[in-house]
Amino acid sequence: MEIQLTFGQHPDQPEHEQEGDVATATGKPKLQPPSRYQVVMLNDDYTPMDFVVEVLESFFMLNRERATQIMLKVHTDGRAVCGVYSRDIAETKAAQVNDYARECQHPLLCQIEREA
Ligand code: TYC
Repeated sequence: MEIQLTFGQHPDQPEHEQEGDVATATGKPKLQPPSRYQVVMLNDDYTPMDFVVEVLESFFMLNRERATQIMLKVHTDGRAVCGVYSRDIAETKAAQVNDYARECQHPLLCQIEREA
C-alpha cells in the first residue's frame, strides 16, 4: 500500500488552513487472505490399517466411518487429504502424526501442501 502525505500545499485555499497534514491511501491494497495447507497422508506397506484409523480419529477428530474411508483412500490411491488448516496448525498436525507413528515404530508419514 502506498501512503501519500500532503503537507498543506495550498495555503492560499481557505479549506486547508485549519486542517494540518492529511494522509491519503492511493491504489488498491495488495492484501491476500492467508494460504491454507492440506495435511496429506501417504501410503506405505507396513503400517497396520487399524493404527492409521486410530491416528485419523485422534489427530483429525474424524469419526470411525470417515477415518476408515480416508485410510482406504490412502491405501488404494497412495495418498489422501486428512484436513485443511492454517500453516501453523497443518505443520503441527503433520509433525504430531509423524512423531507418534515413529514412537510406535510405524513408517506412517504425513506431509503438508499449500492449496492452489
Ligand atoms: N497400506 C497399509 C497396509 O496395507 C495400510 C496403510 C493405509 C498404511 C494408509 C498407511 O497412510 C496409510 N497395511
